[in-house]
Amino acid sequence: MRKLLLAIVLIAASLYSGKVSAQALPATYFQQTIVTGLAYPVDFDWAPDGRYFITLKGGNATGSCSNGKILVYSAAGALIGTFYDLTDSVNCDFERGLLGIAVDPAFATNHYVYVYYVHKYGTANSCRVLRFTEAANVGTSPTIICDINLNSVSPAPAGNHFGGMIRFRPSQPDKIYFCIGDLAYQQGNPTLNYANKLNKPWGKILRINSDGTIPTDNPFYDDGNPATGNDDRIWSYGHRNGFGMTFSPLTDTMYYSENGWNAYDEYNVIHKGGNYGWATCEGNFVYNTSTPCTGFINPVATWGAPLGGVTGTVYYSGTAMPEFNNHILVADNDYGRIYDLTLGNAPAYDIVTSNVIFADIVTPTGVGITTLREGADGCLYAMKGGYTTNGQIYRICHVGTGIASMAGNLNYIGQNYPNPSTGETQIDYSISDASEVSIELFDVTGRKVKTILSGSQDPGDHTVAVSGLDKFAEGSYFYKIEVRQNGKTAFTATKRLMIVK
Ligand SMILES: [Ca+2]
Ligand SMILES: [Ca+2]
Repeated sequence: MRKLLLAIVLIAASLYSGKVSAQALPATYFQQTIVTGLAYPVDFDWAPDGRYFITLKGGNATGSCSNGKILVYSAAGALIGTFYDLTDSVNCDFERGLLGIAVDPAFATNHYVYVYYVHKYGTANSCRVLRFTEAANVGTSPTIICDINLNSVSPAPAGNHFGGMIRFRPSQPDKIYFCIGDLAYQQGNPTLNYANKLNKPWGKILRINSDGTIPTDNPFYDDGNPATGNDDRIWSYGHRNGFGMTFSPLTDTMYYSENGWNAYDEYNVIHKGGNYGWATCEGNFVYNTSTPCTGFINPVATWGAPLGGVTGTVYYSGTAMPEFNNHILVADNDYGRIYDLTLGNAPAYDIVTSNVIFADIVTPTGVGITTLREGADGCLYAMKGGYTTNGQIYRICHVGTGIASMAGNLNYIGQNYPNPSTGETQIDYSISDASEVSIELFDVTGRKVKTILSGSQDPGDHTVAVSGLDKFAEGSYFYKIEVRQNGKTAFTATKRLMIVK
């Protein structure tokens, strides 16, 4: 299967040039690279004006943490600068580092940006939520919202299973949810592993107020002191480790992707106070057996070995790609795939009725996707991140939506629609600058059979209607765009068009 997909990518790449490339996406979607050249990125979020705030993990397992920064990029994908530099106090060993980021829902008035990271300075070690106040693209007034001491953990934890996602719940704009893994301590051993211990924050999803106080309606709230009795911050437990969290803004249902050890990755619907089974169960089975798991909340979807390492996830609620309404999209870190999960049981949408691969957008195997988000334009945004020095953010959208590009200054031509065509079709394209544009149609022998358009064009998004195709023979044709700017060819691309009778 991998070889087949690679072959498809190579064929697609040979047909394209310019800034936009199609990879192993269904033909009715396109993919643009918006941001590139990111060193060990993990997560991103947007300001309401479209600026990107991006966390860089810091480095890899053995290196220094010299990339432990938050960067800010323009909506068009241009680096503005460093929002905040945490290189002197981030621990980026293995899966630790500067991980999740969330922009406050009231950013327009308070300018707050939050990150979750593993802090190390001198002898201090902790998991932290830090809040910045954005001022002219710079993070100011760093304020510790939550600090969970790692020095008191004995034995000292391994470098992995620190979770990392931090998100706001749309229905609760003053509440922060974030996850911490089980510190990889005594995996598969429910007696010693932390995930089922209500007096430990490890292996949990935690919920705090955005000012750092603890909500009194948390399910295990007792005395307000996480160090005595229950850890009052716990929202759900029995989690191994996760990198993805999303909420339906329509139904308020919460979803969480979770990494298994060696048999099953999981997708979970998160209920207040729920126990998700680790370290007794992995997937739907008692760990390392074929015995069905009972007494816990089982996953709504699983992936078997070899595990992809599911990561970023989004509940799709936009209008640009209605085919994903009441669907969940989930990325993985090992294969670069995006899975499409159809939800059922309206109105809660808390079961999964099908789970298929929507796309495989990152090759080769070994570098994958860390974050998926839905943009304000309804397109999907996927971050190629983690252990790479050339992390990227892609925009994926449906052709034929009339939004061939955003203000990304990109040259692009979409797949014609409808395709196949009987007599008439349309083609979306966008131009970065004032250009001379031609789109011509060729038959399979390379003979030009039609000039679709030729002339000066303003920058922006365009759609051209093509008629008269019914006079051509049935079969494959190719249309080619050439964009000339300042007397030079700035962009060419060729796509196939099918004519049927
Ligand atoms: Ca307590
Ligand atoms: Ca589970």
